[in-house]
Amino acid sequence: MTADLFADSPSTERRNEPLGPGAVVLRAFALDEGAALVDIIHALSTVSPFRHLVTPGGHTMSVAMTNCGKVGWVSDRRGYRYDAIDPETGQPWPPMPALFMQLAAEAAAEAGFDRFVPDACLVNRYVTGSRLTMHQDRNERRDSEPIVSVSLGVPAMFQFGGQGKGTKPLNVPLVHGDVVVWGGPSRMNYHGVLPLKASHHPLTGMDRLNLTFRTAR
Ligand code: MD6
Ligand code: FE
Repeated sequence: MTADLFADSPSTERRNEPLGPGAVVLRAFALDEGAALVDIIHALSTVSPFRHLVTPGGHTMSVAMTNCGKVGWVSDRRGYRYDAIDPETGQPWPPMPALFMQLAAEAAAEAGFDRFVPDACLVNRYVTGSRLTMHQDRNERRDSEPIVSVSLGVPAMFQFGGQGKGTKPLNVPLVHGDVVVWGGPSRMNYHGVLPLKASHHPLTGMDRLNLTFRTAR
């Protein structure tokens, strides 16, 4: 057998991969909690269902979204904003589960951001072909706080750009259990997700689920 120095390391191995100042991929950081997180997302979605939001420009997003926490991220013809009420149900979003809070705080600390207390968790569901065009996360009041993003289910290609729209993005493959933390000088960097390729994961079927934790207010 020949040792391959360039073989990808197994996706079950914890490892920190810097993406830039203040931005890091924590490989396999959420692997142990993965199954529990998927179960909780399913339960949350029975309270505040996944829905396809419309952008201010009138496009229906290919990614389905819901939220938990004190406030949730929503979009409609009037713009993007955080709201304490789910416009679909007229009720508050489901509270942030303790496991979510704990995982997000631990991941932020691992990336050098202490005492991260998210008040919003956006839950994204991708099916084959779903994509997220390059954007900045700029609806949060304080840019001193990082964003913590947890990938579950089928793999995706995350794109990490720079402060301006022009910078050629890094392509970062993300698999089940990977966590990206985003803050400091990289907090306003453009990023997106390429169209999801058809594949299967034992916990999610053909879907990719993503949690992004934010301090919105
Ligand atoms: C996603 N993520 O991975 C979408 N934003 O489904 C994001 O938009 C994102 O992963 C800020 C920081 C990390 C992210
Ligand atoms: Fe984002």
